[in-house]
Amino acid sequence: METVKLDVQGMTCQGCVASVTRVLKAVPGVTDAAVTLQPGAATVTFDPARTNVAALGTAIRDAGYDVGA
Ligand SMILES: [Cu+2]
Repeated sequence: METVKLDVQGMTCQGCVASVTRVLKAVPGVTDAAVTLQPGAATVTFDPARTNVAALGTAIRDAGYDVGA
């Protein structure tokens, strides 16, 4: 397993946090996702054989948020 911390921009309330958590956990290979509003961040644990950081970023963007470096 690999853990990465992503900078997530555009979340304004706990509903956003719940949305980002849900889309991340829906990515095949993700085993855990902990999202915080302040600061906007997502700590994601995933199986590197099944997914990658780029796919996590795509899932977040598809949900309407932005991912920083
Ligand atoms: Cu919100």
